[in-house]
Amino acid sequence: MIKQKWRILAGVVLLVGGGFFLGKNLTQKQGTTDSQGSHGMMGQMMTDESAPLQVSEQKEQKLAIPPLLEPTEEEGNHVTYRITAQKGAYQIKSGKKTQTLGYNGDFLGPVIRLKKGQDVTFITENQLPTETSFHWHGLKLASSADGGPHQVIAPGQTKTVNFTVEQEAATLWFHPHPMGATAAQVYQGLAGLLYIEDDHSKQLRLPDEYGVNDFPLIVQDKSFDQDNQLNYQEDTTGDGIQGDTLLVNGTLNPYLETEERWLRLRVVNGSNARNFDFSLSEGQPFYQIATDGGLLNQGVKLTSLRLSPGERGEILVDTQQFRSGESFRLLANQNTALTIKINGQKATAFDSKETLNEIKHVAQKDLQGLKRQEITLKGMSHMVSINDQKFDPERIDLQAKTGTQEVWEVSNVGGMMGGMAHPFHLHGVQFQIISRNGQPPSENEAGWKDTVLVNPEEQVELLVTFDHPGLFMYHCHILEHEENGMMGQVNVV
Ligand SMILES: [Cu+2]
Repeated sequence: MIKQKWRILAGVVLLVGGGFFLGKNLTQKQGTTDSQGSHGMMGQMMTDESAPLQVSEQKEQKLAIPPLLEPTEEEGNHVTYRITAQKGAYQIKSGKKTQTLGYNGDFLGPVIRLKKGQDVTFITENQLPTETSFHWHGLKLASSADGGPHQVIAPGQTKTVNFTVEQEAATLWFHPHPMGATAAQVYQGLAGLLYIEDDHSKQLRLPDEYGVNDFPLIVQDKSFDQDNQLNYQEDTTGDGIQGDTLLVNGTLNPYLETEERWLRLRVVNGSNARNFDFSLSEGQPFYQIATDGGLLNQGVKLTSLRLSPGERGEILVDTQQFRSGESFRLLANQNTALTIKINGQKATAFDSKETLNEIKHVAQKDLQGLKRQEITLKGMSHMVSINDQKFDPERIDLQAKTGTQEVWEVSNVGGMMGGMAHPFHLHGVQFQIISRNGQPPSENEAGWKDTVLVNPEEQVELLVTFDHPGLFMYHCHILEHEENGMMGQVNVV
């Protein structure tokens, strides 16, 4: 109901004309990005156009922790995992179970933990009645293993991919990528996590006990009908589906209980189309320690963190100010995402000054002589385009050379319908943000990235290294924009 009302409201605002600024006053305030000063005012105005989230009346439930996937085979440095996309039914709300999709289970997927240097085989199987693919979001690998729209698997079929883990410790994820069905399949539950570990990250004194002081948090918004079912086709819009109900790891109104002083939360925006501003209920600061592709050089103190669809951020939260029996909340757009209950406290240490990584700062002189590519993001709804074109799987848009670096100038030019922020994702690489509108990125974006939110009227420069050959996708990670053609392909030879 709320959603319908919002749609009518949004329609009226559009009809009135020039409604994008007006609309801000009619929708819920979505938090601030004060800590990310480089996100311009325009961006904030535009990206506040979200459908409201409702407060769950359902009794709180223990946060589901995804299972760690066991390898089916392990020999020396080689591991094999089997991952199956399947239909399921999952108890999300009280009453009827929700018909869902999942990997190796009813809903969402397991966490696959890989080590740097490992030789990995994934046997992927499609037990769905429709085509799907397995895309490893953030993994650096050859395009033949990347699982993009050219690598769909027919129902009942399997596909085996092989690669060596070359990259450093990070929180990555995996999801389907078949043309025309990505958004619906992700919405119904196809999303899992891929952790990379390495010797360096293990030596750091960061919380790393899975499910004890180190938690994955897949944050998503979904809408349910009176029978507790998801109705993707009815609820989606040209600018993507925005559900009215927050879920974390598939749990509605979740809580976790802890005895730990420091909690490491690996936050994944797994929604189709909604930006989330994360904060803590007492306004207390937290430290961001990692971006999409690995640890930052040092923890960055924040009170709010914006993640757009596809982005990840690892944060450390200090519980020291709370006594046993007290609780506080992780908020997403000012709504409760997770209640954290304190149950005693261990005196673990985190030194916010500790050097976590050694990512080289990009200086202008490093860019001399590098090839530049202009990428223009434009439009909204069905009018979206990249470089004024819609995706054509038969057309190669850009060429790059293996082993070279390029500067990608990604501009969001809005277009005649006005503008909205687009999360730009490039497959098979981790890049660095050189600048936003000519200014260096904020400290918490000065790490490895594979997805970057580009606000209206903003130009973001990216330093990209192409290590692997093949045809790679780049696209808007508002999944419905991707489906509407906001995608291109670069051929790395
Ligand atoms: Cu977009």
